[in-house]
Amino acid sequence: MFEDLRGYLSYLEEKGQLLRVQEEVDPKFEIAAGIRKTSDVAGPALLFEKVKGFPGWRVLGGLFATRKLIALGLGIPENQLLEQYLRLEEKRIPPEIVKSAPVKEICWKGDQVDLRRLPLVIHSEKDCGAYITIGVQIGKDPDTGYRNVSIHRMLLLGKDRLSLWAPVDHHLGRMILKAEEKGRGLEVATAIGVDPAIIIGSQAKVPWGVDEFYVAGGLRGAPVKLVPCETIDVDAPATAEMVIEGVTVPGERVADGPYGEYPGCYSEAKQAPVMKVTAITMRQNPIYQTALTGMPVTENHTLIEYANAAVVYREARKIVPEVKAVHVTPGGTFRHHVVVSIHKRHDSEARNLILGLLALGIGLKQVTVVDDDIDIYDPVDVEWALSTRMQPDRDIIVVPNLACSTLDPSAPKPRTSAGWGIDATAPLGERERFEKVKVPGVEKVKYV
Ligand SMILES: Cc1cc2nc3c(=O)[nH]c(=O)nc-3n(C[C@H](O)[C@H](O)[C@H](O)COP(=O)(O)O)c2cc1C
Ligand SMILES: [Mn+2]
Repeated sequence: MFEDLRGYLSYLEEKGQLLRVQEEVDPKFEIAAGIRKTSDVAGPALLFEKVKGFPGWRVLGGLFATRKLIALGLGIPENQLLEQYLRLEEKRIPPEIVKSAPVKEICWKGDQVDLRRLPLVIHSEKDCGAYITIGVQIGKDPDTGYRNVSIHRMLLLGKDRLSLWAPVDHHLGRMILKAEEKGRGLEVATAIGVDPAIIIGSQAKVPWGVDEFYVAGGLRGAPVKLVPCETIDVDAPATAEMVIEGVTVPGERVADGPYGEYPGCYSEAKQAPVMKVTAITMRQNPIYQTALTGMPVTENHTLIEYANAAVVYREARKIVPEVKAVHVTPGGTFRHHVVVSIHKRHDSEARNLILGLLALGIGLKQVTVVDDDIDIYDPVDVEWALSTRMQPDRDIIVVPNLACSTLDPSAPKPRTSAGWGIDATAPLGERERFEKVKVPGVEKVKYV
């Protein structure tokens, strides 16, 4: 596996999956425009080598713009991603603490801290400012000390202040609130420019109390190396390009937004916690990494696809043992809509499945269940099942008012959604009436 981001970038370059952009780009919109385009044409990751106003800095974007890049990052063939991810996510290798680290080559403390010297990017047209969008946050539960690793955007507020958008349905958000209840801030390290397994592992939907660095270790097949921070009692990846150390300010909130979000719409200004930065450590000639979100598909979507598919698959199998496949769909933002194919042996199994998956609260709004003769990756086949095996008055379930981790702009209240499920499976005992028409011998035809 890759020692660090730089090792991974060399590998991508060999594979023709990294493009060095020599043209000068403005951090306002121009970097994001490049990432948008490469995401839309399923192109390579981009390393911008000339950034207006930031001589000497390089900015990396679109590192996970496509599923192909996710597959390369994990060293898994693209057509086996879900099955291999399911296996690796459970491996859990503990991290290792080291004493010295490349990320300590440069250290800004106290008055030297100045976030405005970093090439932070403004992404979408109506964004309210420059955001750090792919910083990996490390925090510790104030009660147990258990570590959590996740990604939360941060708005640049000034020299040493950032917002930290971590709502309560995410573990870091809960930790911030727990610390506030004790009248304290939460110490948080934000690592930027880490190896792909750490970024992908940070998205694993593992329960509260599970350290995602263990998951990242499993994904990379070797321990993640961590080094103690300078000003806070947190350990951060030793080979990161940079680590921003800070403490949240208890009770303080700041308007964060509008910001072009993963549903493909702007989120309105929210009240987000504030972080005071206490130190920034870096490698020599650091690479700053940014990520785009917005209309699917971007790296924000590809990065959550397998984590979501894995949790849905595991839950679905508890309810219906014979689940054939699950597909969180791109149009559903890899989050709002899942199609599941099952081999049912009781006529109501699909209904239990719908309720069980909607109850997860991970952002699912729509669950479509089909039989195992339907190719769930083919939207035409799925729509055919809806057209021929489903009666809306009988086969649709609507559940109002669920707690749901969503930024869906149609939601009636924040983090709340109705859910609906469609049972598009044919009734048992009447299979012939629903059988697909077939012409014998198609596979023998060689002339077309
Ligand atoms: C590029 C990227 C940006 C993200 N930005 C945010 C964010 O700003 N706020 C947020 O709550 N989650 C964000 N997420 C999703 C969380 O990192 C993700 O749900 C994570 O698994 C939460 O960890 P937890 O289960 O430990 O709470 C982002 C994910 C990615 C890939
Ligand atoms: Mn967690």
